[in-house]
Amino acid sequence: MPAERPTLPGPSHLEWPFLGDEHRALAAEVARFLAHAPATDAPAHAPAHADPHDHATTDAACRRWVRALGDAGLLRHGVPAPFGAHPAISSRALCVLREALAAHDGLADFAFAMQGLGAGPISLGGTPAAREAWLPRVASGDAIAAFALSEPDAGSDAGALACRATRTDGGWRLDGVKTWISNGGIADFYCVFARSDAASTGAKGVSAFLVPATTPGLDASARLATIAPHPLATVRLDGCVVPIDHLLGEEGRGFALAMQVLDIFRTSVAAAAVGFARRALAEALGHAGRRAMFGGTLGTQPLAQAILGDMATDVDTAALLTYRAAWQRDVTGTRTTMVAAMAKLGATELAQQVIDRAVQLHGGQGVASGAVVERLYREIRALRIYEGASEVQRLLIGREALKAAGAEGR
Ligand code: COS
Repeated sequence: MPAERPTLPGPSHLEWPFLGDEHRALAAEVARFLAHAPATDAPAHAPAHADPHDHATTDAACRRWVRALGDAGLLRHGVPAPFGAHPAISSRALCVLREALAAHDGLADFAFAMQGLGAGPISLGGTPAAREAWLPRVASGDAIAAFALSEPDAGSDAGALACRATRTDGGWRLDGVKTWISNGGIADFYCVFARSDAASTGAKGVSAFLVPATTPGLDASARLATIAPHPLATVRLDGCVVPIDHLLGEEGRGFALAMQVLDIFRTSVAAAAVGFARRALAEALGHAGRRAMFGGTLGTQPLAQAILGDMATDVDTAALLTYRAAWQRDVTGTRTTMVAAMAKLGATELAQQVIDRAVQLHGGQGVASGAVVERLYREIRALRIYEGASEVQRLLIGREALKAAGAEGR
């Protein structure tokens, strides 16, 4: 288990006006859950010589988190009612949960978040039958979900995807390769984005499909190893046939569906970054109070105080961007592309800097294998890349700002 977390000074961000009593109650619920959470032996927590190719250990740890989160009723917040906790997915609930889970354990956050993202196309575009078949199982932790958009030649340029969907007598036939698929290898179903209009290019002519992992022709055995291990794979689809009603949303509108799902979950990535950063700040404050230096402690050194001041400011800046975006989606119901992109860009970039400074303040101890800040340093990195790299978020913000000014952006 990670080391005990020192308490931060000052009023909690949970008192901010973006949040209400139900969010504070949820924060208390997740704190109680984490107090009795399973110990983690995931490779991210293990010394650096632990094998990141030990997929069996990572998979088992992830499955344990999904089970525990499902049993605790927390996964219900990732899907809409009647199967989830709310009529629509609450962005603020997602953020409160992800922030707390990430501060505790990156894999716990991953296990929670990927259930919602993976099932997102069903939540937003599934037929009643698809919703009924899968969402209760996602909410209970009985089924593991995966979102399959990226391809070897279509990452940031998601509209360049080449996976094909062809109508057959019995349904849709899918052929292609998806990669960097979170939960790949352990998922029970994949929401796959494929080109259903062979003559189309770019974002047009793309559709989304629900593909159970047991579908003949689906192979998720090519696993990927990363610096902060979690279940991840390249998924091959070779003549996978799914029934006609496994289409998610409207035919040809799959790209917009993917973007709508990402509009929700990008803000929650920002919340996870806030959780990692808040934990790094807490670790740094604790260390600064203990570490003897130049006749005092590290915390009595003005240079360290200035660094801690920057870190605290960055954590609050990241949190303000995050909870503003979540509040806007929940309360105003308006499209949140721009504020979600700002939250993801701002929070992940600031969190990276906060964690880097925490490592620096820890000196040699900060890079020691198994140190909390060393783990955070590895865990934060992918958040600046997945669900839209920082550069994609900048592009979206710039475009939306131009649009708001009545100028041409594209
Ligand atoms: N909500 C609803 N509809 C949306 C939307 C949103 N947030 N964003 C885009 N759309 C619609 C557009 O309205 C457009 O529809 P029409 O053709 O009917 O006008 C269509 O989707 C295409 O949008 P756009 O022109 O913006 O597509 P681009 O190819 O220019 O998109 C970016 C470029 C970079 C923004 C996009 O490819 C992207 O987000 N890439 C990152 C992908 C990503 O996050 N991958 C991670 C996968 S999970 S780890």
